[in-house]
Amino acid sequence: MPVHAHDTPDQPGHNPALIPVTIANGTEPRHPLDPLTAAEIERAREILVDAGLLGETARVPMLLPDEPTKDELAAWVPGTPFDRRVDVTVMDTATGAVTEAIVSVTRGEVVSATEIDPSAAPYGQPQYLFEEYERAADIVKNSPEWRAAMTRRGLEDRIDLAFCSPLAPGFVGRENEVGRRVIRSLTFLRDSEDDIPWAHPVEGLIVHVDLVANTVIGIEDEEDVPVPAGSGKYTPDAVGPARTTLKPVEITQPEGPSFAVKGSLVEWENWSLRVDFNAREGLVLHDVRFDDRPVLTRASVPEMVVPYGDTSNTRFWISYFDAGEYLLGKNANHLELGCDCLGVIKYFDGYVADDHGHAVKIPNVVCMHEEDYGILWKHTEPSSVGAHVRRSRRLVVSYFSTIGNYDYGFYWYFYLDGSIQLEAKATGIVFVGGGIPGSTNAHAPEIAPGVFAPVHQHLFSARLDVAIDGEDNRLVEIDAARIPMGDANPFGNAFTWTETTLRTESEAQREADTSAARVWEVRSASKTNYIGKPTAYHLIPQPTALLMADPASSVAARAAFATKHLWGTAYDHEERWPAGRYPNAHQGGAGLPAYTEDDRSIDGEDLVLWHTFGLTHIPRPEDWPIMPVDYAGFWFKPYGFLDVNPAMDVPESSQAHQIADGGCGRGTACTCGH
Ligand SMILES: [Cu+2]
Repeated sequence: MPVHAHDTPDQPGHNPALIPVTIANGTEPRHPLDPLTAAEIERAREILVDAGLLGETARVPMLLPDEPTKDELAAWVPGTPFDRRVDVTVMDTATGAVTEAIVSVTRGEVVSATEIDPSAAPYGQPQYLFEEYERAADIVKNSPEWRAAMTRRGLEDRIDLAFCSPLAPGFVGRENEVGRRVIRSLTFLRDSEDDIPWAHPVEGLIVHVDLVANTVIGIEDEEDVPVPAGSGKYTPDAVGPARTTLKPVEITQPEGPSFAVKGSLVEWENWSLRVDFNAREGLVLHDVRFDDRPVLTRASVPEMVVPYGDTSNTRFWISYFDAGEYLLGKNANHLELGCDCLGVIKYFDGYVADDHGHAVKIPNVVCMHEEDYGILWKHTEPSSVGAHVRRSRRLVVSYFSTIGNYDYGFYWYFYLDGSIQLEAKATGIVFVGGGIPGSTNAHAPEIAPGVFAPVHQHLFSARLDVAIDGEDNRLVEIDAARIPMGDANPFGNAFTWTETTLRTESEAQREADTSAARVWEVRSASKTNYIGKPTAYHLIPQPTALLMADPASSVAARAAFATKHLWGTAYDHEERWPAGRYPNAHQGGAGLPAYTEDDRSIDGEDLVLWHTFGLTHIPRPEDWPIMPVDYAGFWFKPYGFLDVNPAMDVPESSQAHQIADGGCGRGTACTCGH
């Protein structure tokens, strides 16, 4: 949902982190993969205006870098100029017409401009503008239909403070909606300007708005249950005095961090990578290497879907695509020192386009720091060798995005042992409806009196352009396998493993299997390690349900990526979006189902993995009023990529200032090992 919880009805739908940029920020891109600068975004806008493609009523739903192709990148000589291009979706708000333009800011020209028709099947509307949330709320609040419904419910004196939350409509096939730019509005009450609206849903009141005609095209007003009155406030004035029992934890790095940053290039221990940020995917990593050997060419989480499992008219259509409909990057947070990240922090600013295509800055949008992560390796030999312990350290590169009531963090971790982990964090306010206190709803547990939180999922799609020792890779499914008792397993204890090479895009559509400890191995097709086996990494999924919706449902077609844990495709520069470029009001089939239609070979090719992971929420009282962070993700670990444990040379920790209360004596410095 696109509206920030603190917004008043007069100013919904903005990201408070966005700061207008009036002058070029002076930073020149130094590498073709550097993020867009403010000057480049402004220049792209000028070029479009000069070309007559961005007139008075035109807006910019999405502006992204048009990244260099792999051929361009390979041909580029460092220190020489390169062509910087911007990919802009322009929408005429007066007509709903959409143009996709590629603009070269280096050459000062429009490279291509293609009109697309969102009113024709398979449809698909560009991302919502922030101004549309405000417009939708105004249309609803000024409509006689909505005012009559509020009056019928005896809520006429709550109209001024009511909060009309505009939400992407899904695709439900109604004749007056198909092919149009529609938003649905649910109503929430507030006791005051600073009240949290999400706690006070007006159940069963749904208004459908056409954002081009700027009219209400339908209203449903069908239930009459009390609006939950309990507070959803979470600020200290509402929660009461903070506890005083927690003593401070100070993270100090007296000699500074162990990483080095040159522009977008980050080097930390054996790792190197480039940090990038755009309006849709948020954080993007390029050219991830260990010991200067390629591991990932590009990694991001370009899509996610939040489908609701509720049959009510209020919510059956809810299936938010937070990246493709709302833009995770445009809604990203300004991170704060000591709150979001601890230690010695390197922040990266981000630049995105506002509704008019002007550059806006999100300060400190990406946070990078090191974390102690417990034990890296340890052994105690009951002899003179004694105990040896090394502490684990990880490099954390992260950002957070707020999409309406929910907040998502995306944390990439790089470990000393060559492992990569991605962790998505979901927090914020669960989406609730109203009901009769004490009643039972098969699709929504009651989590506070009269507050019913529908079951839902958060399913993410990570896109991993893998490159294990180069682009020629091979995908192999590894299962632990039981052996029937008999000649091959005389004692019954034996088990083995199976290796199944997935050679085509259809073979590479797979589900995880915890009963077989299933992992997916990405092998170099040409490089071997010192025992003669292909160098490889394992994609290790975490147990997670796939899309719970029926395969015949609308959301199953629209979020087809979420029906498999793994998709493997042959690399194509254009194939970036798991649910297509415009999942909003799209009838389905875009993205991965379309990408894999030709069933290309992926055997020894430039391989891209798309991994679905996520959370299935049956909400609980403890998720109220703010849900503690829930985690989902995966690991990508070396498997024969390295000859031995690459972290044997990590020195013993000497945290001389650590104070022990046990064996070393209270107040005495304690050293590790021996
Ligand atoms: Cu949830």
